[in-house]
Amino acid sequence: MAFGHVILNHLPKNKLILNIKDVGNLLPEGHGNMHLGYRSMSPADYKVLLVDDDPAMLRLLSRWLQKAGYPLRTVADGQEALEAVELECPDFVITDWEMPHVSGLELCRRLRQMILPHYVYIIFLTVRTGAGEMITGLENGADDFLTKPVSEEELLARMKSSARVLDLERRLNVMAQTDALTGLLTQRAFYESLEKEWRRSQRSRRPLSCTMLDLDFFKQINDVHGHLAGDAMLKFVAELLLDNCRSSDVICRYGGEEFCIMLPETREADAVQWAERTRKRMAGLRIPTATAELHVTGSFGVAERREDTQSCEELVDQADQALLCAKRLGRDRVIRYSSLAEGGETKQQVISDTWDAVFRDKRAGDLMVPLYGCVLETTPIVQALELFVRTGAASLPVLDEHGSMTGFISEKDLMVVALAPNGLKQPLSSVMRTNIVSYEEQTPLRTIHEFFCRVAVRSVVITKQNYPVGILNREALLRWYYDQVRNKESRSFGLPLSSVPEGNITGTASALTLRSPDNVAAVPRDT
Ligand code: GH3
Ligand code: MG
Repeated sequence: MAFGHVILNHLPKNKLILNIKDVGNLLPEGHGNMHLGYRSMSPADYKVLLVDDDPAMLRLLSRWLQKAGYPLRTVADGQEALEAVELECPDFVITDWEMPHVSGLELCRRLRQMILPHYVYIIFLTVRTGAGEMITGLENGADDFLTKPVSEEELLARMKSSARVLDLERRLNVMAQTDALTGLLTQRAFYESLEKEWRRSQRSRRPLSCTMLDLDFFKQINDVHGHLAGDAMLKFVAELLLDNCRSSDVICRYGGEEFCIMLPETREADAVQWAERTRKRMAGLRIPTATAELHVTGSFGVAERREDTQSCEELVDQADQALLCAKRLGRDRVIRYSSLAEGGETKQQVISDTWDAVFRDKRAGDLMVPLYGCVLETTPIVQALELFVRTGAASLPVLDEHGSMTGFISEKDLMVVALAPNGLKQPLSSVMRTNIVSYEEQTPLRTIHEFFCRVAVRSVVITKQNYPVGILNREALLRWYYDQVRNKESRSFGLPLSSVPEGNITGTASALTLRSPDNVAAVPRDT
């Protein structure tokens, strides 16, 4: 179990009902009050490396330290000590000052230059008692000095007091890696685990998936019920995630109301199943407060490491892209990255001030290509085929009996099904795609530009009061950008007109001119 995982064995699997006042008890030990519940350390918790070229001295000190219960390694000079530290980082280095090859002072200096997983407390054994030597030692990174001949009591007493410093550093480390509210890992600590798992998965060619979760309309919970209720909700969600995970999974609070979960040894399809289970359980979560019973839903994005995924950051980014689509598709759902139209890396660019001005008044409706019509999900495929042939449409939205869009059907979908046995007799609902992102026609064009920059989806449906009226795709946006460059503003984009080839572009701005949505005829119900 990773740092900060809180045990949740006492909660029922299907539905969580706890009183809000109990939530404070769910904080991990050591939070809020650093001394609260923190296990006191014993010598067995501190690894010691003893460095001395005098075998008699090594034997004597080893006997004392082992008797006191310290796990111990001994080496005869500074060079061996450096190698031992590389192998396993100790908590204490107790070193002689004068040694062959690498002296105690040099060892100390080099240790302070190394990037080590935690602080190493360095104690010098020396016959040099002058202030000058002490200053040199301190300046090179020493923490304490013991004058030879060493007394057993003094050595153990000094180590006991130094352990307090190490103890404090350990606590601070745990706190830095743990989110104070939920007890989950912080984003930084999460990436440390993910990096390791990523390398392991690359070496062994074993699967690795990542899931990004964002709570839906969480701001409303804060706005309506207050921040304390919001905090309580976050803790419950964290508990639920922990309860739903295997011990090898790693969960972090990625930020605000967003969580990221690493699922080692898990294919995308299995990660989707896990996310679906968690989503359903989350929707059943009820948190009673004095004024209301709170509930929340979550949107999930899932991605699996592929051969061409460049880094663990890219894997998280892909899960994030899928999450963004889950939000756009209406929230409370799981979307897999591989279901987005195409793979490949997308890198969001900051829009320059110049583009900002160009985008200012543009709306989605200004650039959409109006739809030829719509079909009902109960329409037999053969009739849809006829409609495609008559109108020349490339794709059509599918509506339910109330006129709400439930999916989309394209030429490609029809081609796949057309030659299957009884394919043409099936209703459209059996072959339509449902992952359709839509935006209202008044949405700023810049919002859609940013969406396309973020995700691999190629087109979105434009709606007017929830009724589909057009399609906006990357191609239309690119043509529009091209026209901006070609037209009067070209100089302000820093692109000489001569560099823009004439006649190579098949479409023009006129082809994109908005036709009134009122001209769009929905296919009658009995077609
Ligand atoms: P969406 O479905 O699009 O994700 O909507 P949303 O309301 O969840 O998202 P939005 O980004 O608008 O709001 C997120 C809110 O989460 C705003 C912020 O105040 C709240 N939040 C972030 N961190 C904490 C926290 O630690 N405690 C509480 N109570 N609220 C938090
Ligand atoms: Mg949210």
